[in-house]
Amino acid sequence: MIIDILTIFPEMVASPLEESILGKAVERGLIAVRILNIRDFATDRHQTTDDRPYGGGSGMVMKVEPLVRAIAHARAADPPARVILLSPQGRPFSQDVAWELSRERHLTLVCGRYEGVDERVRRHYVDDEISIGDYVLTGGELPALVVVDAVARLLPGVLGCSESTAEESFAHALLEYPQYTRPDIFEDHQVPEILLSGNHAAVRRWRRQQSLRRTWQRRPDLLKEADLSDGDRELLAEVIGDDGKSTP
Ligand code: 4FV
Repeated sequence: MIIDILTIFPEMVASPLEESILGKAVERGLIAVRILNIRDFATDRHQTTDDRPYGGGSGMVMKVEPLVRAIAHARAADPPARVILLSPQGRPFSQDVAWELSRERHLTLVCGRYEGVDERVRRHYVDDEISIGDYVLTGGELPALVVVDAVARLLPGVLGCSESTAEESFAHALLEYPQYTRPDIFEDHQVPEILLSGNHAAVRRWRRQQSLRRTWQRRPDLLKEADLSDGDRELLAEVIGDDGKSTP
């Protein structure tokens, strides 16, 4: 997969892509990341990429020309790019959206700054708009890195075989079960016996029950989306100590 990141702060996105799993994925050619400095596509000698908003008001707006030239440059590379603007007005990013984007072969991520980008960029030059959450950041760079991280780890070969995306949170729309590792006792905090039992079936059951309980307690909204089996309902009823009537 090719991933372009269009930004006026290239160094801000470079280092996370040199470390750890993402860094190895780049080294191994599983993802090819191009960081494009939008300033390089400004034509004036000051390489201006922002200006005052029409209609007045505080702050600055990113100019249309440098952005459109940078997007055109990104689109010039095959395979055809899906150009995504990161902004609070975008559709909510989620694990499902990460899976959706992981099926693309070329993503171009446009990072806004200041008050945002000229509306004509959003309306005429990008294919999609994504928000990582209902809060306002100083720039689109961190959202772009969030998207790159969540998508890249879904690509074949990026996660080592020991790590799987099969059992993790949101894989089945449930929160993940509690994880423990050595030592089995720390400051009187004991690892649940069941996990030391070696009884794999019992461990699987316990983990599923913990996922159900945790989701019910912390994210009942997710439980409504989850396709629960009758077995799940019994497990959940056991936890919330009722006859399963109140489980969704
Ligand atoms: C954002 C978000 C976000 C808004 C103004 C950048 C900032 C500044 N992007 N999800 N939340 N962007 O806050 O994606 O231009």
